[in-house]
Amino acid sequence: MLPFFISEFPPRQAGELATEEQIRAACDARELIYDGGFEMSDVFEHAAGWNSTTDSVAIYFYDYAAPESSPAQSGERNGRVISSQSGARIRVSQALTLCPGTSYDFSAYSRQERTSSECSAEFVIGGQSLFLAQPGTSWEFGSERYTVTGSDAEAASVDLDIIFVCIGSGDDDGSRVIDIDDVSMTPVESPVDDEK
Ligand SMILES: [Ca+2]
Repeated sequence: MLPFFISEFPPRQAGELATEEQIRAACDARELIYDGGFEMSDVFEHAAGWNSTTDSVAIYFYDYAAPESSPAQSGERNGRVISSQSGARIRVSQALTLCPGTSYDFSAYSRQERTSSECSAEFVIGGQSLFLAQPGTSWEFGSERYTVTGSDAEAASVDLDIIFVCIGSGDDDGSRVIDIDDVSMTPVESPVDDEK
C-alpha cells in the first residue's frame, strides 16, 4: 500500500484557516510538505506550492534544473536563491496544514555554491525558528522537531518560512547562490507522552 502524502492535495491558501477536511487529511498524511523536492516546476521555473517575498530587487528564488555535474539532492531540480547584493533577504513560504497535537520531524537539505558567499537559510514554522543552516558546498542535512500544541484550526494552520540571506562576497558575476532540496515534515512515529 502506498503511503498517503499531503501533496496529493493543493496546500492551504496563505492567510486562510485550514478547513476540517484539510485537517483530517493532514492527520492521515505521512508527508506534510507539498513538493518539498521542488520537482514540480512550471515553464517559468516557479516552484508549485511555494511563494517568495522580498523587499529587494537584488535577490530571487526559483526552481532550478540542476545539471549532472552538480546534481540536486534528489530528482532533477532543487530550490535556488541567487543574490546579487550582500545582506539582501528573501522569504520562501508554504502555508502548512498540520494535525493538532502531533509532533513532527522537520528536515531539509541545503548547500551553497561557495562558502565565501556566507549564505544561510533559517527555517521557521508558525513563527518559531527551528534551525539555521549555514551549509558548505555539498548537500547538508538539517532537522528539528516541531509540535502542534493547540487543538484548533488556528494551531493547524501555520506557515513554513525559509529566510535566505547571503552576507559574503559574490562570484565573478557578483552572485551568491544557495540551494535547498527535500524539505520534509513527517509525524514522529512514537510520540513521547510526557512531552505533551
Ligand atoms: Ca529535488
